[in-house]
Order: sequence, then structure tokens, then C-alpha cells
Amino acid sequence: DVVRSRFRFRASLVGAVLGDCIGSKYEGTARVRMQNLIADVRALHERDTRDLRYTDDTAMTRSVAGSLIVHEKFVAEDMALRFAKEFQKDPCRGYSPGISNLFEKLLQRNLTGGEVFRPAEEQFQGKGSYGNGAAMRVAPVALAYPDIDCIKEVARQIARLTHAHVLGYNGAILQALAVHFALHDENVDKMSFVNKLIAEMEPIEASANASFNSADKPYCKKLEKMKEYLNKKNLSKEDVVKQFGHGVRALDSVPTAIFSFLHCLEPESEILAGFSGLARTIVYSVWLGGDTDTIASMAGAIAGAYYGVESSPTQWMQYCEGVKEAEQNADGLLALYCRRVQER
Ligand code: R7I
Ligand code: MG
Ligand code: MG
Ligand code: MG
Repeated sequence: DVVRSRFRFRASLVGAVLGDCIGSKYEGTARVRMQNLIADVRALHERDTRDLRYTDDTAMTRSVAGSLIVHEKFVAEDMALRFAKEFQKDPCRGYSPGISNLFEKLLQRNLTGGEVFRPAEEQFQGKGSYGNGAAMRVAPVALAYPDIDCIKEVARQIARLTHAHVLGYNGAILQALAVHFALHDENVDKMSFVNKLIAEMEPIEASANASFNSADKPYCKKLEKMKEYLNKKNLSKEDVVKQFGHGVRALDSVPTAIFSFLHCLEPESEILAGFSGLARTIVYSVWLGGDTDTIASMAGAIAGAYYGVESSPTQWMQYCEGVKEAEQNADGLLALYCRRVQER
């Protein structure tokens, strides 16, 4: 059903923009008060607000979508250059200092072909970044490919342009998988959703272990914990943050975004009744505090893919910068997706 698909593709990228725009006011705030958040949202409904600007999360998501649409596949050099040029054009969007340095290097060195992966490998004394910057921009990959193995591979490759640490790129893979499963699920069951993610992440983390000489599967471990926490009654947000984190590390934010989506499948009592599924997911994830724009953007991409556009709050869409472009990119990705389905 192409019409319903179009709505879900659009809502995924729109959800990512809304989460970024609404969350960015609180980025780095450990304790966000629900009262303040509700006031923000009410201002959007009462048209009593200024336009909310998007940050680097959205800027980079747009580059991922744009490059995939133009080339109809992943082209490393073009993708890296789009990130860097977008940064150069508009550097004050809240990029981390590490990423800013990386883009300066990319632009100065005139790198070609596979060399574009090198600056990422040099980050953080040669260990590579485990930040959430690769996961926060990955949603378009899940919209560009019907095939799950392609999603995993392309998510990893795009991530490695900036995040060479295993936790950085595996976080991007997990987020892409979450968007993929949400997009294709008609009636999400929390436990089977998490089980599907574990089934995919298990071999990925096992093979990472072989090369890093470790027995740890940190993403799978958090996903296992998630099953326990999704069944808990009267869960406090302090508990959620303690278990899943709300920080800038991918490991402390991708599972949190997935948890927010699943937890908000049913209305959370503390959140305004009458909110749509996408709206309450975004409000809930911002309320958790910390890296609010990024966690809300990732949760918004997953929730949008599931609920579709009928769940997108139109008043919010009017005040958030970049919504139109997100819709256009979603349409371009859907066309690409449909071509791939036909070619199968
Ligand atoms: O991951 P990245 O693009 O940052 C994304 C965040 C989001 O919240 C955006 O909204 C934006 O505000 O920035 O940027 P990186 O510089 O790769 O990583 C982000 C942060 O993670 C760094 O500033 C470090 O604090 C931390 N970090 C590390 N610290 C020590 N060692 C990431 N990797 C390492 C590491 O290997
Ligand atoms: Mg930000
Ligand atoms: Mg940001
Ligand atoms: Mg952020």
C-alpha cells in the first residue's frame, strides 16, 4: 500500500526533525521538568512561539538522504563531502568539537575514494568515536533499502565516515534496525520487537568480539535488560536513565531511544492525555534529559515510521525548521525503495 507507506516514510523523517527541534532546547540538561516541556508544547499549539531551529542531527540526516537519493547507493566520497560542506556552510548547528575537527581535516586534505574513512580512524587517539553522531542521522538508510543485510552494511559504512569505534557504528546499525522493524510492523509487540533486535545484533556483536578480543555484547545486554524494564509498573525516569543512560555515547542513547518508543506505545500517565503516539514519544524522551535532541530525534524516527503521518502533530510541524525538506527526502527515498523492491 504505497499511500500508507508514503505516510510512514514521511513521518519517520519528520519525527526525527521534530525530536531534534523540540529536544535541542534541553540538550545537556540533566533534569527536565514536565511542566516546562508541556508549556513549550502548548506554545506550539497556541501559535505563541518562535520557529524552532534544527541542529546537526537534522543537518546530517539530510546529507545522508540526499546522497542516497542522488546516487541510488552509498558513495563514500560524496557522503563525506556532503557532511563536511553542510558543516562549512552552517557550522553553528551544535556539532561536537570532535566532529568539527574531523570535517576541517576532510576539507583540507582533499581526500579521495577510501581515504575518506581515515580521519574518523584518527579520532580520539586512534580509537575512533563512540558518540551517537552516526546513529542520530541513520534513519534514511532504513527507508532506502528493503533488504535488512543491506541496511546493516550501509549503516555501518556511513557510520565509519565519522565513527570508527565499534560502539559508534554498532549503535548506528541498531538504530537503523529499529526504524526498519517499526516501518514494517502493523502491530508492535514490545517483546518480539526487542527479540528481533537482539537476533540481529547478537552475531554483529559476536563478530566484533572476535576482532576486539572481548566477550562483551553491550548492546545485546541492554536490550535484554529492556525486556525486564518494559514490563515494570511505576517505572521512574531516574530508573530508566540509570539503566539505559541519556548521554552522548551511542551506547547510552540508542537503547534509550528504542525504550522510549516501546514504553510510549501505551500512553504514559504523566504525559498529556490526548497526545498522538509520535508526540508522546518525543515528549517522553526529552523529559528523560541529557542528550535530549539526539535521543528524541532517534525515538521520533522510530515512532514516526510506526505510526505514520496521521500521528504527526501538525502544529508542531509548522514551527519546526526543516519539515518540508524531510518530507521531500522521504518521498525520494520511497521511490528508491520501490525500485529496489521491483528489482528483487
Ligand atoms: O558523535 P558526535 O557526532 O556527537 C553527537 C552529539 C549529539 O548530541 C549532537 O546533537 C551534537 O550535540 O553532538 O561527535 P563525537 O565528537 O564523535 O562524539 C561526541 C562526544 O562523545 C565527544 O565530544 C566525547 O565527549 C565523547 N566521545 C569520546 N570520549 C572519549 N573517547 C566519543 N568517543 C570518545 C572516545 O573514544
Ligand atoms: Mg543538538
Ligand atoms: Mg544536535
Ligand atoms: Mg544531541
